[in-house]
Amino acid sequence: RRAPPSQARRAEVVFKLMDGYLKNDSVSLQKAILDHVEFTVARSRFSFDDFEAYQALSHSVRDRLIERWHDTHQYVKRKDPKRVYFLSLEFLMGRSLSNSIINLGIKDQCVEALSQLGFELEVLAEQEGDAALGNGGLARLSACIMDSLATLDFPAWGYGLRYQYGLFRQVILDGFQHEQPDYWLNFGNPWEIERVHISYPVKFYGTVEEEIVDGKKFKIWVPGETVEAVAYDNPIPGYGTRNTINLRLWAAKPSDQYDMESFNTGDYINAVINRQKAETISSVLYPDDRSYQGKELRLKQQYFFVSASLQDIVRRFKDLHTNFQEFPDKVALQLNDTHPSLMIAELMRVLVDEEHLDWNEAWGIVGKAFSFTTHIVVLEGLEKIPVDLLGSLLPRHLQIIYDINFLFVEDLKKRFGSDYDRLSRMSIVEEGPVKNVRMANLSIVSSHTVNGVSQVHSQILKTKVFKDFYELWPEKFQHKTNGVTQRRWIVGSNPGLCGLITKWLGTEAWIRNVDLLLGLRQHAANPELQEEWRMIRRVNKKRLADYIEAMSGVKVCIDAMFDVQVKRIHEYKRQLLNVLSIIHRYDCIKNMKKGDRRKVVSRVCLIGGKAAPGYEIAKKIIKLVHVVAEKINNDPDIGDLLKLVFIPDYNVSVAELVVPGSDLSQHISTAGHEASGTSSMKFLMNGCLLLATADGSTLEIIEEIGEDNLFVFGAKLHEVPSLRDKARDFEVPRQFARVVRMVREGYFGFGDYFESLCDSIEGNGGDFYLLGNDFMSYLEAQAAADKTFVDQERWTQMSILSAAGSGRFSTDRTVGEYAEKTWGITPCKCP
Ligand code: HBZ
Repeated sequence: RRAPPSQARRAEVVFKLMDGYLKNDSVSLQKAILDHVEFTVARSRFSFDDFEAYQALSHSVRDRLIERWHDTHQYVKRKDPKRVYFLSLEFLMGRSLSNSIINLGIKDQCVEALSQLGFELEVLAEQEGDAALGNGGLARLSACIMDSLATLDFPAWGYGLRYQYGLFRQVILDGFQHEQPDYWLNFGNPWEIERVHISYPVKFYGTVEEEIVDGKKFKIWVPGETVEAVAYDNPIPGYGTRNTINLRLWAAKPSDQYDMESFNTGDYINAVINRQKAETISSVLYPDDRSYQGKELRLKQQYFFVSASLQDIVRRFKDLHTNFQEFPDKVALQLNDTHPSLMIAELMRVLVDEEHLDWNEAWGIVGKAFSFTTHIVVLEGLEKIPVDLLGSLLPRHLQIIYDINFLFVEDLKKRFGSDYDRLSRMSIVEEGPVKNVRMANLSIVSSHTVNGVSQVHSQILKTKVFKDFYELWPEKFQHKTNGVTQRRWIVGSNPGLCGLITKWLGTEAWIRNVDLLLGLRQHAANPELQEEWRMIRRVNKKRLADYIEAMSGVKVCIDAMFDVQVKRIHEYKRQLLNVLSIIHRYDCIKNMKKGDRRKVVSRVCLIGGKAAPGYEIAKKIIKLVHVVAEKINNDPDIGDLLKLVFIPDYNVSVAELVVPGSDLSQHISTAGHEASGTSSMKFLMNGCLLLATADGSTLEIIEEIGEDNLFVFGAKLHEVPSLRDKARDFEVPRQFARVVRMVREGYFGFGDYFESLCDSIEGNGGDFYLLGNDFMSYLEAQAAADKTFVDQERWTQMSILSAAGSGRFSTDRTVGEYAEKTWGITPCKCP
C-alpha cells in the first residue's frame, strides 16, 4: 500500500533527522542515561542517586528494546507465519535490567558508561523490585519459556494479567510468616509500555437470547456488565538476535459502558465508586498454588484474561485473513495449565455466535488450535468450577460447555456402550451435590495435544490421572520435560562461572547452544579447571554468606557445606524431613565426645520458601525451622559445625544469589508428587550437587549425569502405594521417633503448637508422605554427601559434571520440542 502523502512527507523528515538506530557505545549510553535523568526522571544531571540512576539506565535500555521490538513486530507481521500464543495466568519475571542488558549484548558498555558517572551496574540492578506475578514453578517456567522463545526467534506472544499486587511479601515476625501486600508498581515500572489505545470490552453476567439472522437462529449473549481490558506490553529480548517478542499483560479499567444506569439515579459519588470496582479484577494474584476455592473473583480474572487475549488474537488474524478455516494455520494456542481453559468455550462462542460458523466447523478449528500442558500430578489438584458460579457469571459459556460435553459423551457411548463409571469419570461436567465443570477434561477433549512436564509425570498422566483419556486418544499424549534459561541462571546470576565456562570451551556459543556445555566433561578431572571452579564457587559463597548475615544476623563460615532447600513450602516437598534430619544431626553432635566433633563436616543449612496464607501445616513448618535454628545457632557446643537459617521472602532475585552460592541442594518430594521440579535444574547448571528423590525431572537428571554424580535416596514411585498400605504396621526407626518426640515434647519450645504437625507424620492418619519410611535412607544420603565433601577433588569433579550435563534442562530444548511437535511453528528471524 502507498502511504498517504502526509505520511510520506513525514517519512522524509524522519529519515533526514534519524541517524540510524540508537547507538550502543558507552558514550552514547552515557548521554542517554544523563538525558533520562534530566527529562524522564526529572532530576538534575549533576546530582542523582542510585535509584534515579537505575531509572535512567532502565529507560535507556528500554528505548533500545523498543526499537527491536518494533522491528520484530513489523517483520513478523509482513512474513505472517504461524504464531504461538503462550497463555498463562502467571509469569514470575523477577528483575529485568540485568537480563535485558545481557540479552542486548551491551553489558560492558553499560559498566563503562556508569563507572565514569560514579555508579556500579550491580548496585543499580539491586534497586529494582521483582515482578512477582506468579506463585512458583509454573510461573517461573513461563518466564524462562519467554526468554527461549525470543532467543530462538520464534514468532511468539505471551499473554497474562497485570496484577497490581504480585505474590505477597513474606515477613517473618517471631518465627511466624506474615503476608504483606506487594504493591510492586509503587515506583513506576520502566519495563512496560502502556498501550491505552489497545483495549477491549470484557463482559460478564446477563442472559442468553435468540436472534434470527437470514432465517437462521443464533444464540446471543446479552451481558450485564462490561469492564475494559487495557494492554501493557513488556518487551522480551532474545539473546544474540534482534528478535524481541511481546508479553502482553491486561489491566482492568472501568468501561464507559459500565453501569451507566447508576449515574442516572443522582448518586454521583457512589456511582463513581462503583465504577472504580472494575479495577479489582486485575488487582491481586491468588497466592494459593494447590487448591481452587471456586471464588467468583478468580473466575472473573480467568475470563477477563481469556476474553481480552482472544479479542486481540482474532483481531490480529482478521487483519490479514478472512477465512477462519485458516485460523489453525496461523494460530497455536498454548494453555499453561487449566487457568486459561475458558478460552476454549470463548473461541467456540466467537466462531458460532459472532462469526456464524456452524458448530462442527468451529469445533474443528478449536481442536486444531489448542494444546494443553498440565503441571499437576494428583487428581485432587485438578481445577473445578462450580456450575452455578459459571452459569451466573458466563451463562453462554456454560451452555457451550454443556453442548461440548453432550456431543463428547454421545461419542463415548458409541464406543464404550453403557460403561457408566467410565462415562462419569470422563464427563466434563461432574455430577454430585455440587455440580462442577472439570477444566482438565474440557482441555483434553478440546486440545490436539496434552503434555506433562517430565517423562515420569507424563507417564503418570497416561496410567493414572488421565488414563481413560489416554485409552481413548493415545496419540494426543506427549511429554515435554521442563527447563530453565541459562541466560538468567548462569550468564546473569553467575558471571564468574559464565566466564570460566567460556574460557574452557573456547567459545561463548553455549549461551545460545547449551549442548556445548557437554564439552566441560572432558576437563572435569583437570586440576587447573578444578582450582578455578572452586575459586569462583567460593566468591559466590562469600556473597551469599554476607547476605545471610545481613538479613539474619547469623555469621556463617564459607568453608562449611552450604546445604539449601528453597521452594514453596508443601508437605509433599518435605521440608519437614529436612528439618528433622537437621535436628538429628544436632542431637548427634551434642551426644558426641568432644574429640569426635572434629570429624563432623560443618554445614550451613538454608531453608526458604513461602507458604500459602491458608496452609496451616506449611506455616507450622516455617515456625519449626525458626525455633530449631534459634536453639542450634545459639548453642556454644555447636559453633560452626551446624547453622540453620531461614531465608525470608524467597523470590527470583533471592534465588539468583542463593543458587550460585550453594554446594548441595535438596529436591526431596515423595516419589510421584513433583510433576517436574525446575529449581534443581538451576542448581545443576551452577555446579551445585543434588540430594534428591527419584521423582519428577530428577529421574532424567540421573539419566543424564549418572547416579554417581548426585545423592539419591528414598522410596521409588512403584513402592509408594504399598508402603502407604502398610503404613500402620510400619515400625518407625528409633532415630525418627526420637527427633519427632523432641519436637512434640517441646525441646525447642512451642510443643503444643507443633502437635498437629507431628500428628501429620505419626498420627492415625498415617504418614502420607512417608517421612518415617524414607528417614534412614535420607540420613545415608546425607552421610554420603558429607563423605564426598571432604574429598574436594571428587566433589569438584561431580560439580563440573553436573554443570556439563545440564544442557538438556534448558528451556531452549523444551521450546524447540514444543515448536516442532506441538505448535508446528518455525523461527522467523528479524534481519
Ligand atoms: O509447575 C509446578 C509443579 O509443582 C512443578 O513440579 C513443576 O516443575 C512446575 C513447572 O511445570 N506447579 C506450580 O507451580 N503450580 C502453581 O504454581 C499453581 C498456581 C496456581 C494454581 C495452581 C497451581 O491455581
